[in-house]
Amino acid sequence: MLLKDKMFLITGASVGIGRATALGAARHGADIAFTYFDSTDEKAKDTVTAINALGRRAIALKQDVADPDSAPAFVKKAVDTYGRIDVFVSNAGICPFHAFLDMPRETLERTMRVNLHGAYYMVQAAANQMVAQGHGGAIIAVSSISALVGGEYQTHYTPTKAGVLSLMQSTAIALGPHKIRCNAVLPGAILTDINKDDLSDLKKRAHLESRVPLGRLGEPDDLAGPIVFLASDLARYVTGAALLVDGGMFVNLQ
Ligand code: NAD
Ligand code: RM4
Repeated sequence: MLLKDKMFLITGASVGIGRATALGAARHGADIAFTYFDSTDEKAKDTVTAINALGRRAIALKQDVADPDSAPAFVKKAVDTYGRIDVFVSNAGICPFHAFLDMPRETLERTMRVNLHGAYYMVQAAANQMVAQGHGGAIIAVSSISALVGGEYQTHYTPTKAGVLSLMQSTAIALGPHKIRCNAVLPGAILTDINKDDLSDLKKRAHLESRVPLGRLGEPDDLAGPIVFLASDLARYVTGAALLVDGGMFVNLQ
């Protein structure tokens, strides 16, 4: 029970890495508040039911993280329900794969607004609440291996992931005096809805798999442990860190 009775907020947890992380935190004793947007309400309801089945409370808000007003609204709803917040995870993200030379302006700007601006406003709202509470906290952002390496069809996406990593480094400094730790996780290639179409190209999938020393692509649940660890007091002296969770893909040159 690494997160016993902690109030744990996460964006984008109806499916994928966010859902697995919310369930992992609930298994460790946390109550959960989460947002979602582009997936069905049924999936969000199912996540709430799964958290309740673990004996923990859960609330789900359908809201667009790209809307700056959604951040204070999410934090207020969580505080109204649970009285305080202890952990915030910025996870919501999109990656509409597209070539560089004809990238539609709207695709570029939407990806920036969801992945980077959304993370910024959410982290800011969560941090303001933690500072007002006065007893510190933990913030984790889901960046990516793509913060460190490029992707032909990800020229709009990889800069947002580098930005989120950089955000955790700067907020670690800004919030250290308030005992709020800020860290990033950098998943490799994890099998979720975000890359279902991309990985239906079996040649590409086999190429990515062949780069992973542990021999398989990741599952959403592979992220739950590292995020719970960073959220917990086991990581009490860890801030400004970047944790690759990629089966070794990044270091595999030859
Ligand atoms: P996913 O598509 O399975 O889940 C995305 C979640 O974000 C969903 O719950 C969705 O409702 C929510 N969401 C999407 N747009 C939103 C918006 N505008 N406002 C609020 N919520 C929104 O994807 P995933 O793979 O679980 O991705 C989660 C995070 O992990 C993303 O930030 C992604 O960049 C990152 N990531 C994923 C991989 C991977 O290989 N799957 C690798 C590295 C990083
Ligand atoms: C990740 C990484 C994966 C890709 C997802 C969408 O950051 O680049 O390979 O499938 O994003």
